[in-house]
Amino acid sequence: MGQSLRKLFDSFCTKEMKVLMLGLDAAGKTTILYRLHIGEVLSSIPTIGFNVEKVEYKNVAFTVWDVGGQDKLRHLWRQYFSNADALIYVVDSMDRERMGVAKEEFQGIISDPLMLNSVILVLANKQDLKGAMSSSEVCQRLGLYELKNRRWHAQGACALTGDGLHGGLDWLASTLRDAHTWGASVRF
Ligand SMILES: Nc1nc2c(ncn2[C@@H]2O[C@H](COP(=O)(O)OP(=O)(O)OP(=O)(O)O)[C@@H](O)[C@H]2O)c(=O)[nH]1
Ligand SMILES: [Mg+2]
Repeated sequence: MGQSLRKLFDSFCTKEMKVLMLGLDAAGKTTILYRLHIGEVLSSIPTIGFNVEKVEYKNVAFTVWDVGGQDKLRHLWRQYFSNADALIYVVDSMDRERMGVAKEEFQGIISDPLMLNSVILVLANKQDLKGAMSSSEVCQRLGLYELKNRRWHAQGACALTGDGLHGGLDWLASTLRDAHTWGASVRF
């Protein structure tokens, strides 16, 4: 296929998807965003407000919104919900003490009427730390195994090395591409 035809073909294949990345403060959201966007770890300070970047992966253009997770900022999350195709929920897998809060916030997000059609990727981040919870423990503690009629996937990850991030995006890209191709809203 010639260059220009290939470009045209690619532009037809490229889907624009809104991805909302949420999670408690210090879970690693901003580190993940810049690891995906520029392939590097930038030293991050706690996010007040949001960061937004385009990440192109396997013919899917993700617009990733990373919203600050501090307690006092969480009431603002809802402002970002509308038209979100996917939620990436980031968990600090070492932070056992706050798993109750992480679950409460997670369940609040996914049961919001504006988020009922979003697919869910949980990143059990900080797997490099000794003693971190496994991704299945994180799933269990968030109540994912009891979820009905939702399409979700969980992935262990380390934002510092990038481990697991592409596995997570692979799932997201193929899930969203399927939903788009078939013109269906995703309800499972
Ligand atoms: N060991 C380890 N540290 C990580 C990992 N990911 C992020 N961190 C560190 O965790 C701290 C918080 O990371 P951020 O990306 O700023 O967290 P955040 O979720 O954006 O936090 P808020 O903006 O406050 O919501 C930083 O010191 C990161 O370097 C990881 O996979 N492993
Ligand atoms: Mg941040």
